[in-house]
Amino acid sequence: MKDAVLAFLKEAQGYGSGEEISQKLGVTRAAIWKAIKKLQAEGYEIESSTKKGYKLIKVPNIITPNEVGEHLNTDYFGKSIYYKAEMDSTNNKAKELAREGAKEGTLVIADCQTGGKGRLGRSWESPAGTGIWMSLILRPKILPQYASQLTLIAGLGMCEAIQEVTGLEAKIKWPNDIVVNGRKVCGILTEMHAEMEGINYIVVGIGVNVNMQIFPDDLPHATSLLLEGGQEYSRKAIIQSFLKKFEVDYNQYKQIPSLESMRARYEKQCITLHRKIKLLKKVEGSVTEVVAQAIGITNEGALKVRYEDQTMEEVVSGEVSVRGLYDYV
Ligand code: BT5
Repeated sequence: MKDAVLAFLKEAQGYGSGEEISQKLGVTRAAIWKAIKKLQAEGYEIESSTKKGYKLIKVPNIITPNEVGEHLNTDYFGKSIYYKAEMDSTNNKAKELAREGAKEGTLVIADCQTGGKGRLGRSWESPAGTGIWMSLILRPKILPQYASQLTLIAGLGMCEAIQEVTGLEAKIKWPNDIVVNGRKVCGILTEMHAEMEGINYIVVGIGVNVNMQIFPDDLPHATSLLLEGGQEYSRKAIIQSFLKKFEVDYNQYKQIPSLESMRARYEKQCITLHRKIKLLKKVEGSVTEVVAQAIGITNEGALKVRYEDQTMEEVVSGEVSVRGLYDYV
């Protein structure tokens, strides 16, 4: 009912009387009044006048299935959306839905996460109303060791989507961060479930700091698109642009599971390359730090580095963390 009333108001582009709407939708005027109240509670600004009826004044910056699904021009990414205002973690929910047989391309979105997760048991700050916290279910027929390549492909899509929607110079910090002006605006956590025969499902979880105004003191490297761009951005526009770009690349990847066809684009966006970096490796519980020059990305998604003694190595994500020599990037 609520969705039907909203669709009516969006189409009307002016006032729609209670009479008109109730005739069109075949329900009572009281039911319409209830739907209007629910929409207003979600943040839709709807003017009501006893004479003229209802008019949609402003659509809020929300990421409900209704808003994200509207004008979404993908084939299957995000065509089925599971949304809840609050979840512990969209990755956990997506894994649960995947186990129950959810289709490839199913998207899980939360407005707020109470237990948002980073890699290696770290936590992810996910307040309400300002960010994008979402997870996409994929079922590619690839070997489990290739799953981390999807983090890179998703990162490329999100980097390009942020650039397209905001005009900001977003860059990829290999393997799973997107940064703006050297600080982190997005992180990606890819999880999978595999059996002997291969991958059962992969969940690509993405967090984007869109409109946050402040961050806790213990996150000095975090920033938001609003803080960097000085204005509020549409969360749904970023999701829609990302889904479209990621779907195109993912379809290509399913045919030939290699990054070759997107490597040039990835390298163009990757801020880690062509600079001196510190590789933090965990060896037997303690972290060792090695300085290296980042040279390129392989078709498998590894980072090619040259150490100071001129030896080369292809570093695989998951085994190391990367930092700049003096800063986060
Ligand atoms: C990541 O981990 O960057 C992956 C983050 C993935 C979050 C998404 S949100 C939707 C989906 N559902 C989930 O539960 N997770 C995914 P990592 O590279 O380990 O970075 C984590 C570190 O980033 C933390 O230890 C903090 O230092 C920092 N951090 C935490 N919250 C942040 C935020 N909102 N913005 C920037 N940095 C943050």
